[in-house]
Parts: sequence; structure tokens; C-alpha cells
Amino acid sequence: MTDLIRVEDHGAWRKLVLNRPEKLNAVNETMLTELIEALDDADGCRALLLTGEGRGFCSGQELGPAMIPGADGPPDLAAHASAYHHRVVRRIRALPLPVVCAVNGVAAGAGASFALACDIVLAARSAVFMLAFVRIGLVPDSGASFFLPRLVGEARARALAMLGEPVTAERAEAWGMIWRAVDDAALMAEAEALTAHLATQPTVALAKMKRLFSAGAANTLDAQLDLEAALQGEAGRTADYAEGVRAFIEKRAAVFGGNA
Ligand code: T3D
Repeated sequence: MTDLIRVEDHGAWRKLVLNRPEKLNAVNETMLTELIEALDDADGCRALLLTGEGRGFCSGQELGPAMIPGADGPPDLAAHASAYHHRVVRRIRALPLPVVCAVNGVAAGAGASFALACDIVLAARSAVFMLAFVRIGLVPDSGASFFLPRLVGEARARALAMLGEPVTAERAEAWGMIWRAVDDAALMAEAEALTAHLATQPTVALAKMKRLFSAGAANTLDAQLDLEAALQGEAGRTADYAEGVRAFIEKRAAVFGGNA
């Protein structure tokens, strides 16, 4: 392990920090492998916070000599994306706990995709999102072509992908691309407080919400209603549900254990 991903434990929640500030946290194979391991290791937590060190959140794939044709021909980007970037996105979406993203600075290329894969995204007012893929002759990957049209609509998604223009945090909030733009100085405290709050919530229900929203992207209304009923049935058998209702009746704050 190097320290390209810094893991900070805060009791029930954990902070993962992309830690290559001199390259605006551009990701390479080592860093992505560490990120995947850190995500795999987070199953026991009740919430995660993903952010970047320094003035950038993540400037996407590291662009270096390995990314241009060499003696063996062009790099196999399909295999590369599948083995690394896309595993990160799949893991974030599949984790049975909420993942908050604090976008502390520029989020470009796969860096923007990683942010959009998270459940709740806060961004510093000075941060920008950039589908930089087009600038180097690539297509949006790491889920950007899936997340973006669903978040901002196809007209904006197509223009952002084809133009690669930066979107400010405030515009991203106005367009529904992220949850909230926050003053730079307040970003980390707000993101940490939000993640800590989520870690006290009914974790099993939050995990089932993730399943619902993922499935909803492809389901018919009927199929989604069936899934809601099934997952509500499961949620209704958790100790947290019993505690939530009991707390309401007793007029006190619920104390959720996060258990099934
Ligand atoms: O492998 C696959 O499967 C393919 C998948 C690809 C997915 C992708 O992510 S494609 C998109 C890759 N990313 C980019 O194209 C973005 C490249 N970076 C930029 O365009 C700019 O750096 C930014 C707009 C993000 C920020 O600009 P600025 O002016 O604020 O900072 P800067 O001076 O350009 O960057 C600071 C340093 O970080 C600089 O290094 P230096 O000169 O001080 O030694 C710069 O080279 C380095 N850096 C930034 N991004 C990358 C990077 N180094 C390597 N790879 C990067 N992606």
C-alpha cells in the first residue's frame, strides 16, 4: 500500500481522501487499486465520505506516456476502464451504505464521473466539473454518459460531453447535478457533519434506497412498485424500523443501530 488513498476512521463513518495533490489527484492503476480496496473494506462502516487532497478533487485518468500508442500499439482502454475506473463506480453504487462526495476542486474526466456516482454530492463554490474526455478524443466513461443525462437532462448532457466546458458548482446545483454548492471554507465541515449524520441513520433502509434508485433507472412503474413493496417488506422487519416507530410514539429521538 502507498498513501495515494488516505483512509481516516471516524467511528461509524470513514473518509477516503484521494491523495496525489500535485497532479490534482489524477488516478493511475496503483491509486485505483487502492481505492477499490478501500471501498471493498468499507462494508462495515455506516457511511463514507470521498474527497480529494489539495486544490483538485480528481483530474481523471493520469495522462502520461502509457496512455499513448507505444511499440505494442495503442493502449487497450476498454480493458483498462473495465478493470479499474468502472470497478470503482460499480463498487460505489453497490456499497450498502451512503457515499457522500465532497468535491473540493476541479473534477475532470473520470474524476467527474466518480463524483456523480456518489449518493450525495457537495461541492466547493470554486470547484468545477468538466467532461474533459472530448479534449483528448475520448468518450465519457466511468458512468458519465449514464449519470449525466439522468441528472441534468439530455440536452445539457450532450453539450457538456461534446464541448468539455467547465460547469461551476453553483450551476451544477442549479441544474440538479449535485446536492449543494458550499462556501469553500465550509465544505469539509459540512460534508463531515452530513456523513456523520448519515452514519446514525437506518443504514439498511439507506442501502435499500440505493437499490431502488439504481433499479428505477431501468424499471417500468409496475416493476418499480413491486421492488418498493419487496424492499419495504424487508425494511419493515428491521430493528431500526421498530425503533423508529417506537421513538415516534414515545416522542423521543430514534436511536438507529443500523442493523438488519
Ligand atoms: O484509461 C482509461 O480507461 C481511459 C479513461 C479515461 C478517463 C478520463 O479520465 S479521460 C480524462 C483525463 N483527464 C483530463 O483530460 C484532464 C487533464 N487535466 C486538465 O485538463 C487540467 O489539469 C485541469 C483542467 C483538470 C486543471 O487545470 P489547471 O490549470 O488548474 O491545473 P494544471 O496546471 O493543468 O495541473 C496541475 C498539475 O497536475 C500539472 O502538473 P505539473 O505541470 O505541475 O507537473 C498537470 O500536468 C497535472 N495534471 C492534471 N491533470 C492530470 C495531470 N497529470 C496527469 N494526468 C492528468 N489527468
